[in-house]
Amino acid sequence: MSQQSERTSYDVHAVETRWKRVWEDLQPYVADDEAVLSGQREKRYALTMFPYPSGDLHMGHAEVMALHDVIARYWRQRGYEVLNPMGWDSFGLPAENAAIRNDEHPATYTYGNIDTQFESFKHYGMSFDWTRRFNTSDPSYYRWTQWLFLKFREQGLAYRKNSPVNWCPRDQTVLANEQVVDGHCERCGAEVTKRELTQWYFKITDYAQELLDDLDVLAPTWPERVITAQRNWIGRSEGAHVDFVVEGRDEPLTVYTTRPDTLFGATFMVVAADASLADQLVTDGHRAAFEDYREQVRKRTDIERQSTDRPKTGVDLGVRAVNPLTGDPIPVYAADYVLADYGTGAIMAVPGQDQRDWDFAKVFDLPIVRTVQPPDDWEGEAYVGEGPAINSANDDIDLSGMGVDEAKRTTIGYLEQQGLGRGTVNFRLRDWLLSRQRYWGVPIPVIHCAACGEVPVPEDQLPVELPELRGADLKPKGVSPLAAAEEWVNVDCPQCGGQAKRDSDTMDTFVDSSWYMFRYVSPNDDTQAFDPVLANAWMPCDIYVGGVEHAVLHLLYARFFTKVLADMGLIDFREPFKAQLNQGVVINQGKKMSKSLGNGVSLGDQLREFGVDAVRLTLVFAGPPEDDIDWADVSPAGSLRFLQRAWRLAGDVSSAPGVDPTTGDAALRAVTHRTVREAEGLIEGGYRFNVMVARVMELVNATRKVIDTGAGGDDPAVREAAEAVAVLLSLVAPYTAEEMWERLGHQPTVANAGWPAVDEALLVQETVTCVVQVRGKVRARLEVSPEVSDSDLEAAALADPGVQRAIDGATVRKVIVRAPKLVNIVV
Ligand code: ANZ
Ligand code: ZN
Repeated sequence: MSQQSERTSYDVHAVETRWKRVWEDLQPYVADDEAVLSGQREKRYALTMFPYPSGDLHMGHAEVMALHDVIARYWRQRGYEVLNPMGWDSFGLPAENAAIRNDEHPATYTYGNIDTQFESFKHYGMSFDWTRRFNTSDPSYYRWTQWLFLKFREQGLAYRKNSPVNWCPRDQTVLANEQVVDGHCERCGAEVTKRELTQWYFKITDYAQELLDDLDVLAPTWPERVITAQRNWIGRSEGAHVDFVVEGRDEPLTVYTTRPDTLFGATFMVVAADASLADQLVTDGHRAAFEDYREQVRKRTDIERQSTDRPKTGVDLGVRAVNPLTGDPIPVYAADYVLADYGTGAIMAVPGQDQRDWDFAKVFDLPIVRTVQPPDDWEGEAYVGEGPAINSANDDIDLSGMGVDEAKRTTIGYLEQQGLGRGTVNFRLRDWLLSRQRYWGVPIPVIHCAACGEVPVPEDQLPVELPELRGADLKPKGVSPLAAAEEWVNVDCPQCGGQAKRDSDTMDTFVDSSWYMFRYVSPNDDTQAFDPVLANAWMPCDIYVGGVEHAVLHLLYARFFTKVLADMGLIDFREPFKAQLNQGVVINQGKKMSKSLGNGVSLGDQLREFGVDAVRLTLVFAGPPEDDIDWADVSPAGSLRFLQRAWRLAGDVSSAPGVDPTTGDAALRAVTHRTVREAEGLIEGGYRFNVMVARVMELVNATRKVIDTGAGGDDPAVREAAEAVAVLLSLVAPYTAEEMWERLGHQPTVANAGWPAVDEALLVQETVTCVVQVRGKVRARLEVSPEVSDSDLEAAALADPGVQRAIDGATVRKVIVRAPKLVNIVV
């Protein structure tokens, strides 16, 4: 035995210090563009969501990073050229609010945390290519965010409009629909209100259908809940636009309905109280009441407005419309349960088939006409189900007896032919509101000139840099702090040279993160946003690892950007992320970690106590990646004990590197080769890293047994097994794996050792012969696995044709199974 092997454990922290330095020297994770462009190696792009720099890394980061690195390191071992980049999503409210709290500049706070996190990532042993790192708050990055904004604007995909928007009273900024969760600000939790404002939008609705269709392509490799969330968010529905004549008005009142078949039952109409349409329709005698009502409505959130358990409210606008099928005059109301920014902001109300309309009709004493026959035992109010059409005929059209679908088609056909409406598709998806009234973001590169209007900042003047505003008050005031930065805001108009003002809003940080995966392919290019040749070579990303909380926001926006870039001819693919993996949450004692519960687990403390590898191994081994991990149920101490066990194997190997393994212990060799093959399947088929770790543990035990009771450390099969353990462990525990690799007499680094070659011949399981007797006579001999179960063996015996012939239809009284050697059938 070598001297080294007499040590029974390694010093975790000394090992970390040492290998960190070696990796710094060797730079084993730098992705080689040439290798991919030349076709020398196949590429894999492993992306994980980049962090906000608010504080140091925590247990949540530790989990997602450990999982992500398994994939990146696996691909590297398999011989792919791997792009595994990391940077920082460094603009945005968390940093700005924290900076205000701590009374310092957001840049100081942000870049300080980035330095801390950078060191932590390196300590955590992530296989990132640090030569590609960038921050979205660097002018060299956001210059291109601005450039992309201008390109979108040129195509009509970025525009300004005035409309009621979601307003967070605490953060004093507008929010995208996606950032409002159950009526509250996603960031700070304050109740969101509505405000009328002129804001910038991205026209994501132009891509609604494609964003929906391509989900079918992604479905096999994306988590189901993300696909479902996106489908619901896009919310496609099919229906019709129907034009209603309004007495005393030239313009028709057009509604969107998903139930054109119920048109005969439309006994009144409702317009969103806050839509300008309502303001146009209201007659003088009703104006005062209407304006009063509208004031109240403006204070309500969309959630409140649509909640079904609130009593219905509204005001009569004093005008009448005409039901195009019955010819009856019907009243027009303004109410809050109809939303201004969905469909046309107006509905035809069919109380017989729609419960909201039913409730409204009851409050205002309006007629209810059923147009679908409910079942005989129906005791409810509005009936939304299937049934034959009733009360639905006039001289030109008769829907009587038709089912819902046929009645819909027939009505749409009739409306189209009469010029009274048309079939249409509607989406719940709204355009993306991107401007924010806050400081720490990308300035919108537009200048407003009294004479020329909206003027884009010329490309050669990008970036429009954020003024430093040292010492300025960044507290939210409802207008961007930039508006007050006189020297910055006042500029000459690039078109006419006259006095003009810069747009003082900044972009939603989701703009920054919608294209960052492109920037990694050429992060230092100062001539373009990204190199299209490299983008086409490296992308789409082969895996995207991150939290499911981004199911609709970030992932939908990134998909939208990709489609626009494809339409601009810059790239030849239309989806950015081929596959996706969502990790679970790290909790403690059954609950989310929180300061108030005092159940927080500090990543720093865990790393100090058990070391990086033990923490990583614990997180990977805890269960399937998607499951939550309760830190109270896992054992980092146990993980460390296992790692030391694995490490001791390497010290006990006494054969020389390169020794021919074929003369070694055959049983151990079989276990080694089976483990490697199984690991491939477990990683590629469903990310079952925890099971892979369990198999490595078994391999370590099998190897230990041969060392202690078999031929000892000199057996070449022991070396083969220990080397396999080192490579497999390198995916999870890079420090321990490096130590093992070195002790096994190899040069660093194990990261590039290469995946162990599997000898197919060793995978063939040995078999034993099982004798099957019927009435005491041997009727068949079966080749079976030595581990076959009694029930499997019985089934195989009874299914054998020779056995069946011997039984010949007689009743089987008893089957005696002595696996794996004997089955005795008594008839
Ligand atoms: C008449 C009708 C009869 C309706 C019926 C439903 C059932 P989805 O599926 O979500 O697209 N609607 C249209 N615009 C609206 C708005 N701005 N605010 C609130 N509700 C609105 O829903 C479409 C249905 O929601 C439309 O079909 C309309 O009511 C209502 F038996 O028209 B329906
Ligand atoms: Zn001008």
